[in-house]
Formats: sequence, structure tokens, C-alpha cells
Amino acid sequence: MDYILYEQKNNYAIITINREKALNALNSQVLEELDATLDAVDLDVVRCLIITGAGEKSFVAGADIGEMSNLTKAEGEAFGKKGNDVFRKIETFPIPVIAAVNGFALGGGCELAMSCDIRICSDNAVFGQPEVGLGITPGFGGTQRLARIVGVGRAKQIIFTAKNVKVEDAYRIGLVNAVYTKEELMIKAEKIASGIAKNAPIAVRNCKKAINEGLDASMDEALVIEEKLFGDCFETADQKYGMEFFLDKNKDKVKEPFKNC
Ligand code: DAK
Repeated sequence: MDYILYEQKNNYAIITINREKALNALNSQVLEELDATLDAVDLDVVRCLIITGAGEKSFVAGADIGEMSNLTKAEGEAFGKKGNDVFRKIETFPIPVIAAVNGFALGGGCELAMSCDIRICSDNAVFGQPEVGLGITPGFGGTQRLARIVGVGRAKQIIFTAKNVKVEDAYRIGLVNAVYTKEELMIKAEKIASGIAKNAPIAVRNCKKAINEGLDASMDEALVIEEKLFGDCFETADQKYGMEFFLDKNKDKVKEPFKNC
């Protein structure tokens, strides 16, 4: 891999977009390598993923403008599909994905962060959808996910004006869950990841599925989705152990890590 670093740390892993000279801009190769990296994650062991950018300046400064500049309509559509397919894979990835946004998250960078389940950032982060200033629409889900995360009115203002969103505004409108110093960011991201990884893996996966699938359904359908995924947890070793441990009331007993099953 030229542009992706992958580090597995016990039961969580870190994916780093590693194209620092171009502020980690997403060209076709980066997208292909990211896709292949996701396919290779060992889901029997890894229970949470973190995605970040190399260096101190940028998470991802967008799709590669140089590569896009001469695309035909058909090629533009194909490039959009390539990004959309990878980002959808992240959004529907079986385990939670945290975006640790360490600087610019513009265009495709903001869209990559929005395809993750949890977004935290450093205090030098800058968000935005500058696409209309370049003569294009946000193409990797930006017109869809931003409105779902921050509301239609705010999303339209951010997209139509193409103005950058400062970190304090990103936090205020719920585009990120928390802001840390540059030094703290990865420590916090890893703390969240290892905290998630301590919980029952099937239950965590089913929560992600229930939230995602429920949001695209009516409330009646969503509750049926939830019921099925709730039921799916029963008879698993984790459900049996988790409940037996609580009911045991033995204060001296140390809780064992949940097993993957
Ligand atoms: N693409 C390519 N190279 C980029 C880049 C990008 N998005 N962003 C930065 N770079 C490169 C710069 O060209 C420069 O390269 P060299 O000149 O050193 O070779 C290097 O990274 C350092 O950048 P700067 O010298 O510009 O650094 P500064 O600190 O001065 O400025 C900046 C940082 C982030 C403010 C600036 O680089 C900038 O404005 N970058 C562009 C940000 C941007 O507009 N991003 C959105 C890209 S558009 C679609 C599919 C996808 C998309 C849309 C539609 N469909 C198919 C429908 C997605 C679109 C986008 O993401």
C-alpha cells in the first residue's frame, strides 16, 4: 500500500490516510487502497476502527482536484461511485468506526468523516464542503449525510456558501462530538475505541445495524428491526455471561472480556 497505513492494536485498529504531501487528498488509488484495507480487517479480532490522516495539518483535504479536473461526465460519475461505495462500506461496516479528524476535513474529507459512526477532532480541524466553488456538487454523499447529521437548513447553508466551518461551530451544530488538542486526539480516539471493544461485540454490532437501518425506515418498521436485532443477541455466550455476571452479585468477581461469537 502506498497511501494507507494499517495498525492493529489488540482488539481495535487504526487506518491512516497517508498522502501527507497532498494533505491526504483522495485520488483513485487512495480510495482503492482504503477499500482493500477495509476488506482485510480481521473482524474476528478487531472490534472498532479509527480513521485518521497522516501529519498534523490535515485529515483529508478533499477528493484530488488534479485528478478530477479533466474527467468526462461518465468518468465523474464513475469516480463518485467509487468514493460512494467505499464510504458506504464504512457506514455499514459491521463494527463501529471513529473519525479522528486531525486538521482539514474538506469536501471528500468531510464526507469521509461523516460516513464514520463517531467524529471527534483536534482544535485545528476545519470542516467544509467547498465543491460549489469548484463547479461541482459534493459527490461522496455530502449532500445526503450532512443534512442527516446537522439538519437540512444548516447543511444547505454550508453547501451553498462553500464556507469553511470552524471547529467551535462544527461542535455546536453536532458535526463533531468532541474537540481535543492535537496531542490528545489520538489518545482519546483510542480510549473510545478500546472502551467500545470491551463491550459485547454482537450487541455492539447489532446496535450499529439497528440505528443505521432504523433511520432509513418508518418508526413501525424500525421497531421491528430493533426487535429482531435484540432477539438475535439471546443465546449468545456474551448475553449469557453478561447477565449471569450481573445476577451473580459477587463483588469479588472480575468481569472477563467478552468473547467473539
Ligand atoms: N486535491 C489535490 N491536491 C490537494 C488538495 C486536493 N483536494 N488539497 C491540497 N492539495 C495539495 C496542494 O495542491 C499542495 O500540493 P503542492 O502544490 O505542494 O504539490 C499541497 O496539497 C499542500 O496544499 P497547500 O499548499 O494548498 O496548503 P495550504 O496550507 O496553503 O492550504 C488548504 C490548505 C486545504 C486550504 C488548500 O490546500 C485547499 O484549499 N485545498 C483544496 C480544498 C478543497 O477544495 N477540497 C475539496 C475538494 S473537492 C464527486 C465526487 C467527489 C467529489 C465531488 C463530486 N462526484 C463524482 C459527483 C468531491 C469533491 C471534493 O472533495
